[in-house]
Amino acid sequence: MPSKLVFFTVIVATVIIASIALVIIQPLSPLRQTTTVENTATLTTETVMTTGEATGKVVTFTLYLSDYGFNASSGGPTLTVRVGDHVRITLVGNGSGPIVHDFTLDENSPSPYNVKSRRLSKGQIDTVEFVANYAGTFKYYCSVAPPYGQSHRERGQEAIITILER
Ligand SMILES: [Cu+2]
Repeated sequence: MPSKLVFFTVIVATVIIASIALVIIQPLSPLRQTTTVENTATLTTETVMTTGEATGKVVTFTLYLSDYGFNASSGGPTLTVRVGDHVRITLVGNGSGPIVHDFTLDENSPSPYNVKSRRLSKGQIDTVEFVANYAGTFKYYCSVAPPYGQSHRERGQEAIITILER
């Protein structure tokens, strides 16, 4: 009989210990989730640090100002940067004969920017630099327009610059 009592006591004790263990472990799960959240926060901090490094990053492009496109006979490449980037665009005149071209990103794009290069004939080089302070998708274009006929933009000398949010 005493051995049965001991056995019963052991069973009851095991159940009690298991219950206590469950009560203790159960709150541990949210604790582990909290740890995960902390990890996420750490990752976010790293992202912010990366952002901090990227802000002020110089992003360079080279565009050939051709008749009547950028690096092309029409249109041009889509330039993609991020808010805060320093954008540096080297422009190389590549027009035929006396035809000059420029790079313009201004209120007529339309855009909040006011960036304009010199008008370049073949072989001339200019560089425009600006900080991409405003996010959005805008058109850059050539502002040259002869007194008669279509403007260069109307001939297709425009393309897209996308400034992505951080
Ligand atoms: Cu042009």
